[in-house]
Amino acid sequence: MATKKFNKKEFIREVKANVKALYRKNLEEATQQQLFQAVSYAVKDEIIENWLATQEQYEKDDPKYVYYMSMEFLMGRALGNNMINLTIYDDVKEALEEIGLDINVIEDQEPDAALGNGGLGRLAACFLDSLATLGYPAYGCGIRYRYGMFKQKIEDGYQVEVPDNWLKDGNPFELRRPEYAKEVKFGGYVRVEYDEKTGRNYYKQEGYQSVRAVPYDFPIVGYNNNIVNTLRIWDAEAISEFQLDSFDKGDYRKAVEQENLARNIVEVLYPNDNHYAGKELRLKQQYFFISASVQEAVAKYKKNHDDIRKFYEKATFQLNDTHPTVAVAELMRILLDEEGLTWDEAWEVTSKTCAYTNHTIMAEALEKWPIELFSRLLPRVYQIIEEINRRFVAQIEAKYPGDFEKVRKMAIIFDGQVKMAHLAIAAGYSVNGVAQLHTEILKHQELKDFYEMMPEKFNNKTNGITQRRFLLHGNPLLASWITDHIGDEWITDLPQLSKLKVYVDDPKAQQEFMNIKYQNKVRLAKYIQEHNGIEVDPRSIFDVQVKRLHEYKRQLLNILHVMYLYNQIKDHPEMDFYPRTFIFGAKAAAGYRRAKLTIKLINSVADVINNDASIKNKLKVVFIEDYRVSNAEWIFAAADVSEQISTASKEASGTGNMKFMLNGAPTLGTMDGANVEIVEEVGKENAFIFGLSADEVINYEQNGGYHPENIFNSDQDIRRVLMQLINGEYAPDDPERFREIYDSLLNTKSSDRADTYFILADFRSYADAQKRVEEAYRDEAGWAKMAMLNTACSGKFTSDRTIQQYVDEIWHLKKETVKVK
Ligand code: 26V
Repeated sequence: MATKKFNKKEFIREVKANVKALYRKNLEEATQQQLFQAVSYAVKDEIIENWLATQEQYEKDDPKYVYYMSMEFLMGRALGNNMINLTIYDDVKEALEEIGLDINVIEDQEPDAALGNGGLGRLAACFLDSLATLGYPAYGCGIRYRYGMFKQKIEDGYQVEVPDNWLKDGNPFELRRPEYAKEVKFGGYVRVEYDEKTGRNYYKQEGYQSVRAVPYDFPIVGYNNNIVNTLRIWDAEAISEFQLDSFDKGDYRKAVEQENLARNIVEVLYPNDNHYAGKELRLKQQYFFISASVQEAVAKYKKNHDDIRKFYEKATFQLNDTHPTVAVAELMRILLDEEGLTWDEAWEVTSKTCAYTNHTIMAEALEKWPIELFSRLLPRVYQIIEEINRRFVAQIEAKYPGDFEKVRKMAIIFDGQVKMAHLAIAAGYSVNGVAQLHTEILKHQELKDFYEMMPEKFNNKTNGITQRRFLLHGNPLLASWITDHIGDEWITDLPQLSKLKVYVDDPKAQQEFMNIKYQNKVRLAKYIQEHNGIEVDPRSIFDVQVKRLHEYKRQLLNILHVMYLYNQIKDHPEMDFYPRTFIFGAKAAAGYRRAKLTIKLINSVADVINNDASIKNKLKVVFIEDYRVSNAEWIFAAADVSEQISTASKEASGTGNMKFMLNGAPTLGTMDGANVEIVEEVGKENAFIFGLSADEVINYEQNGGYHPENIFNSDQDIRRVLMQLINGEYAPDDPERFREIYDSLLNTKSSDRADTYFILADFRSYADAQKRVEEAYRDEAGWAKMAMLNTACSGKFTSDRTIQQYVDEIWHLKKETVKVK
């Protein structure tokens, strides 16, 4: 299956030619950014043939496609990944060296494509990588935001958001496809016309505004298999004068309005993760990319097929959370109004096409749109949802006669709101959670009524991650060490890592493994020195928590424990304490006050501790600015301890946990999300598990919470730490600064329940687990073995496995092969 041979001379010639053509410069005159562009265009050239060959092969085989519909694709950088998957990374590295260029510096010029918030968006990116690598026909469908996830600056310890103008230097890997542009309509009203001949009503949207959706294609390169799939993200343009309907021509006001609509729609990614705000623009974004994508999927099908009633044989839509759920109604609209199907025919197609993935049980993330807003913006789509609801409610009543509670809890439209999750479940043929525990909670708690009514729809697909980015690219030293020991098949068959188990007791292998970890720690220490100006000792334990900042993820528990350790060290300077570096990285949603205050707290604690010479560098605290995909790759490679400490039941899966494990960092965590399955794979003796179980948490919640004040009163170490939040210890200039955090833990007035996330309840057990970490780390051989076992047992967590399960159990796609010409 080998790809065509890399021609170094030719490649160098092309890089030089690109610099000339793009910038009229010689190599020596070009900036690093310009060199990055020139190299990227040369790499893109290597991709194009395969891209064409793949499309040609698909055209010939007429396969079924999955359309992965997602508001977010957190792709990170493309250049390095593309070189890896083309298997030309080392060749290019050599070629660039020959002309005096450093591949790392070149790669570092590329802005992250940060079209996503966190887990959900990064999962979509890993899935695209696995789909292409496994040879499945797929389109990613999304939005080409002008501004992605904000860049984070830390000023005076506070987060400051800076716009992410990621397209400012141009994007070498994208391809504009105006020939596939689509019109998307908003607002207006619906006119009904009765047609005597057919005896049917016809519905026409009139008086609307519209935008032109123009797709940009990104190549998704499969690993070493010639397959290149497509991520298609839509840009919005104003409908130009000559495309306006005749009666709109000369309507200046409308022209301006449509221009504004187009500009606003794709302007920026909502930087909110897990919190629904009901913003009109967000619904516009959703309908915008869904309407364009569904129109395109139908158009593509119709090119080669004439019976639209069999659409589902060639296409399936996977809805990444409820954000793209309007696809259900949009597909119905096209089938009814444009293709002329009857309701029953259209419903059969739609309900065999759409499948839904749930990514959170956090109530505040549930999308519920006010009817007023929804029907005003999408009048025809709303009518269709009303009819879907009417029929669904009738079904509920037929199954549970007289049980109005069931209707209240399950209706799609209720209490003046359109509930998108209910629509997705009622219409889809599959509903899946993202880890075993999460799916069980969905079935037996959050979506209990739906599960009881249609159990056959529910299934689990435990998340995964791509080892191509998070090991082969992010940790080249470990990758080649692994390949030296067990061959390179792990790159596309991760469970092969279990072959490493024979080495875990071998002192030489242990030493090599830990030496690689050490080198990665040196690399990260250098990054921290350059970006934070903090010196950290690579011999200390790197204890890392990187993820979005959220109360349920409990960065607060982590930093309170650091404060506790600091107190201990100060009280007992003679105490034997293994040096520790606590590393944080996290963005807070711009409007999430308590999360932002937690960042300030972390930085304030860091300031005090890092500047206290008396503790002799036993403790360091680092907050890495602007945590994102590109620096994540380095951070995972360098971690000794993986902090996965969410309140049990709250983290649907987590995927960072898998990236740490793959890179040999044991989990310090609760029995939540995929941690449960990590422990199942590696054994609980190779992880540090603590805290309440999901059942215990849910039990407390159903019985009105618990009493953190009892813990406060009885545990003086905890009390002391909490008092330090309000006595100015970490805020001498404003002792009240962290009052809100203190209150959130103890004061029922500040929220409906004190300590909603059970921080005090889990504190002791967390501190004990941390003690076990320290003891384990002192045993060098024991730790090496544990770290290696984590890598060796991480095979399950490849997104290749996840995608194969989606294919086998939900999508039913056939594998394609593409030969290079
Ligand atoms: C929700 C919302 C609500 C409206 C405003 C914008 C917005 C943006 C994103 C979300 C989705 C939140 C759900 C989410 O990200 N879930 C995460 O999904 C990961 C992949 O399945 C999983 O590993 C994490 O545990 C889960 O928190």
